[in-house]
Amino acid sequence: MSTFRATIGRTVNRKSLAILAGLTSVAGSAVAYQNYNNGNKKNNLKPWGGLAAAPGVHVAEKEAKRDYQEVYNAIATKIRDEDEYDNYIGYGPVLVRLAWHSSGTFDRNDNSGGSFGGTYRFKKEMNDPSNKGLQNAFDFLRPIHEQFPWISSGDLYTLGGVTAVQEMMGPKIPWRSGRVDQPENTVPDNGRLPDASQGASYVRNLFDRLGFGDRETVALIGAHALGKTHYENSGYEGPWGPSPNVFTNDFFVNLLNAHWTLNTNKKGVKQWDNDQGHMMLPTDMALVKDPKYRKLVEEYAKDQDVFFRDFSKAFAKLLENNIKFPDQNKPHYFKTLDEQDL
Ligand code: FMI
Repeated sequence: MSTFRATIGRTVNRKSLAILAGLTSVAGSAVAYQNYNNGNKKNNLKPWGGLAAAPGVHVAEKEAKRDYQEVYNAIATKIRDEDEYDNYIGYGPVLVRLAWHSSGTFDRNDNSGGSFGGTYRFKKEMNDPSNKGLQNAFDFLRPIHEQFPWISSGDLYTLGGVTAVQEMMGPKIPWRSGRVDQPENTVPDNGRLPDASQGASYVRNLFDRLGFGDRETVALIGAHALGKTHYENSGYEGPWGPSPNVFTNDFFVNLLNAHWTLNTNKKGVKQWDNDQGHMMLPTDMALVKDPKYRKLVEEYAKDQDVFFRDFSKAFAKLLENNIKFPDQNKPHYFKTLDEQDL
């Protein structure tokens, strides 16, 4: 665990802030909302200032006059304060995974799923076997939601991921507000998130459903530099690299340079291991077996700046899939706690 402690040492050297967890109810954000996908063309116009959208595309609410940096700071401070989670990895990685899983249900064939409705909060989605372990991120965010009851669930889950990436020294992620909580009957069916035991063509198809090409896919999976797999969640076990709470291009460097052996772990699940206690999923290994993916892995291993730039774009797109934002909802580029000297 000493590596984990050593790496978080880079991110926790800041003054502590108290989180005020006083306010009562978690926001249901029951804001009147109309899905365009109702077969009535007239509804493709107005009352959102004439914003038109393709069928099923969600139109975000106009940005409320709220201090989103304050929400960012509350999440960031809680990440810093509760640093003992998961053997001192902290909550950063699991928050990134929640942002991804709550967005990664999107299907561009029918514009269903995605981050807009904040539907992860419903049992049916929470209990999707692919979402095992994310309850920890949800519980982490609960007091934040009590403190800022006006923020929608979709905005909170995505902002949690953005905060986590930036606080773990990753790139700035442009983030826009305006997602609106949707009712339970919009929860997508379970089973839309990828299966980690598969190969390259499966990964390509799955990420194509989300609207991503090879470059974006490889950049996004580079987030596996963060956190670890857990027997109790996925059946896999171990971290991908040496600094699971610092955002780096280590995933690509390690994937190319370490010596990997295919093992069957204690849970009977096949994973690739190296002699440093790191692991790779079959889908991770597919990125060096497939020649097109491999070129990108090599590029990102060589140049962390290029990886940061591409990851930022692709992650912002993932969190905004299928949402049309009014012009006045400008992207926020949040300051980290360090940048604010907090
Ligand atoms: Fe990954 N992931 N991931 N992941 N993920 C994790 C943990 C994890 C898959 C599988 C998988 C992306 C893509 C994909 C991210 C970020 C991202 C685990 C271990 C598995 C099995 C879960 C556990 O606790 O056991 C794939 C193969 C299937 C869903 C896949 O395509 C993407 C795109 C991202 C972010 C952009 C992070 C940060 C973690 C660590 C979580 C933690 O708790 O440490």
